[in-house]
Amino acid sequence: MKKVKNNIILSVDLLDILKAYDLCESVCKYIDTIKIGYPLTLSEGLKSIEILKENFNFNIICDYKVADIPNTNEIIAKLSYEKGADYLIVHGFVGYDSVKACIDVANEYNKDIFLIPEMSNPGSDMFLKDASEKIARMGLDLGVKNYVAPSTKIDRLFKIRDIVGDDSFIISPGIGTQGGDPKKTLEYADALIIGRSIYDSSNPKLAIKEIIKSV
Ligand code: O7M
Repeated sequence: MKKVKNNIILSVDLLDILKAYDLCESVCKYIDTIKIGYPLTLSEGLKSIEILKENFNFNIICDYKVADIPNTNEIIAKLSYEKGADYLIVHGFVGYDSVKACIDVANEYNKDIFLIPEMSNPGSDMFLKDASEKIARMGLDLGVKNYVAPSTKIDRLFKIRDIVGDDSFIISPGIGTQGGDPKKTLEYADALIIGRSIYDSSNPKLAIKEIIKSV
């Protein structure tokens, strides 16, 4: 990924496409990239990708945290890119062949993936923390340029940046509601993933403007 407007990716974790549409409409002046995950897709279907892409011309990151055998990953990746995803979020802990299956499909569609080495929730320290540096190195070996790393664990974000280097693009969730600080996070990450601090606010437009001001 090259650049994200105002370094903010809106995480549209809503269940209702009309509410998602209204949210996007209220903040579309300030962002050019959104993340759609299981909440909206399972509730409203893959058509949500098409609707939000066509109406707002956003870059769409599909957050399906793909983590299956290569054949199933391939099917999920094809469906996502077919429906308009520009990027697909892929888990690294399943190993190189499963990640490569997604990269191969991305190349077919001239799209790309993001790889997750480590997560923002406290419990991810149980298993992923020990594996994350290896996962990031595997990503580099596979030619992955885009990564997801936690804003709630700045030391881990720093470590992952150190491994993947300045040429890689890191997006970072955990801002606000989960405790991550936007300004500190942007010292090591290229963009912030933000959900509830914006969409749960009584005034999402003001909330996003304040975050932009704070960084
Ligand atoms: O700002 P929030 O906490 O409301 O939302 C954060 C979003 O980022 C939400 O969609 C999570 O599923 C996602 N996320 C994390 O919170 N932590 C992670 O480690 C990884 C993700 C993520 O987006 O992975 C791609």
